[in-house]
Amino acid sequence: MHDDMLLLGTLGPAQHPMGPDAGEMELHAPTADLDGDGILDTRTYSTGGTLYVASDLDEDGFADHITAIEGDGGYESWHANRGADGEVLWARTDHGSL
Ligand SMILES: [Ca+2]
Repeated sequence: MHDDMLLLGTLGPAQHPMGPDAGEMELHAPTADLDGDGILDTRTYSTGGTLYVASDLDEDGFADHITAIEGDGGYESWHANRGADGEVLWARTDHGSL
């Protein structure tokens, strides 16, 4: 899907896009309001058997938090942090099996 490619950038579906150097990921047309402030901030994507839940909680158009859920129930959660020179570095905040 086109929307999947907006999130996943140039990586193919066989490559897991998350990692410290994954870079900024645009989040278009969110469909859910996770923090209850009345502003849509989250949507889901799926590709290659993985479901991604991506949230843009500071409303700058880029995902701040992504959880990837694999077909076997394994999951990883990642949070975007901005470094001193402005680059985005992702930190894994949780992982395990559902
Ligand atoms: Ca954001």
